[in-house]
Amino acid sequence: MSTYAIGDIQGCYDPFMRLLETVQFDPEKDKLMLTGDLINRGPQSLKTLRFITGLGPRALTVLGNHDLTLLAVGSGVIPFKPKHHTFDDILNAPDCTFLLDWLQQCPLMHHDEALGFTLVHAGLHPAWDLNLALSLAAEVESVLRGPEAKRLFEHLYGNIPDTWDPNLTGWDRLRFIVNCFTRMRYCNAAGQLDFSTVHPPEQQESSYPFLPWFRVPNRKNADLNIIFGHWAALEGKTETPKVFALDTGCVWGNCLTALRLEDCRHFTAQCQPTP
Ligand SMILES: [Mn+2]
Repeated sequence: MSTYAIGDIQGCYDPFMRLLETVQFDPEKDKLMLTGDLINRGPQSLKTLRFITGLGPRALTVLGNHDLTLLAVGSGVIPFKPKHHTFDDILNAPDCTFLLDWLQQCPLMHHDEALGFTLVHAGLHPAWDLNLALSLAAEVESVLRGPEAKRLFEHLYGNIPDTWDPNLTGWDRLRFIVNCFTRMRYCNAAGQLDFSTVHPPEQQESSYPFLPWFRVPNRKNADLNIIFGHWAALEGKTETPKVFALDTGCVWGNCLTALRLEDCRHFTAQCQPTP
């Protein structure tokens, strides 16, 4: 039995299938841990989501920003924008309600104590240790699964507040938590996030005052083995022990990456099949 963590699939169903073939994934015995952003931008969101839901408990995913966008569109809070959204196949499917309900039950964070890995879409705020992060994720998850979910989507969007403060309350608190788990890239030692750039750290001006969240000094979750996606421009490199970046930009024409957790071996499938 093996457990494979896989980066952002974003509707790239064919490369996903080639990757599972490469690792000889056995749905009777093996497990998948997915970094989220299962859908959108790529060509086959519906097939991807149906396949993953069909794996039942053998696949576990955390929510990414694109997954939340699908839920917000599905709930009617934000409009479908053909320029940005390629998940109309899901919205028009007869099993749309089932698929969206399934997605809405997914967590923002998963900690596997036995394997010793923690899974998130974008990152863990440097000021959060494991227990705090789990409890903050649970705050959002209970709203997502309850009668206020639509109101959460109405209040979800925005970059403010941008600094962690345990005294945050209400929608501001939930928005900040969601932004950390699903959108964060850069942060500073004061716990402030910056959403203005997606470039990797080596391309930033030397005067740029933020660090990748995983390089902030005295990070409270540095003891964890963290698996994340979201940041394709990193090309899978963090140069930081115990921090595994798995979004290798399949949807941008690069490759999809799997990490076998038992031996930390990497596997990839190219976006285009090799001729
Ligand atoms: Mn993302």
